Amino acid sequence: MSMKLYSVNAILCVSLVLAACNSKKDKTAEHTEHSEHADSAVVSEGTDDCSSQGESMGIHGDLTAYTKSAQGLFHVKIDWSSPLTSSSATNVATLNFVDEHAHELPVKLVSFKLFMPAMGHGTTKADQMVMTQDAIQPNIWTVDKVNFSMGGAAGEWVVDVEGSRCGQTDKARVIIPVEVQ
Ligand SMILES: [Cu+2]
Repeated sequence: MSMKLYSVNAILCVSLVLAACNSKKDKTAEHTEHSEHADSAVVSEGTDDCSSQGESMGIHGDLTAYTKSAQGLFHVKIDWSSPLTSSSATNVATLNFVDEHAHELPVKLVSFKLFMPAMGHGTTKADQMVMTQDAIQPNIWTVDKVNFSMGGAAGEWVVDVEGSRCGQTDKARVIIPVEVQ
């Protein structure tokens, strides 16, 4: 009985692997049909991007550290280098995009804007920032060379994060919960 179960599992595994191989083959074939590499890259990115939405099986994660975007397109969490210092473009932010189940969600980071609501100003040297998408985890972005034009107590600085996915764009205002020295 156990042998039989084992072989059924083995067959299932093999067919799953075959299915994965076949879909990969199809994709490769599609790509070679396009003469321009840029075209196929865009197509493949878009497909992966949108297909992962709706895969809500499995255990739902914890959203407490995340900020929901205005229209619910994504939830985002920002981890900061420590300590945060003003007047030097040396701060680093790591962004993590997830869906409403706290599952990884590939989102394109469109803009990352520091703002101080109480004083109504942004920051200087914003053009020096470098936004990089993780090559392996497309829901993770690093923003390097972040400059705060002035210090502030915990919660005084916020980031307006703009992200796009499947042709839709949404915004989230994320509070920086630590002091900027
Ligand atoms: Cu200020």
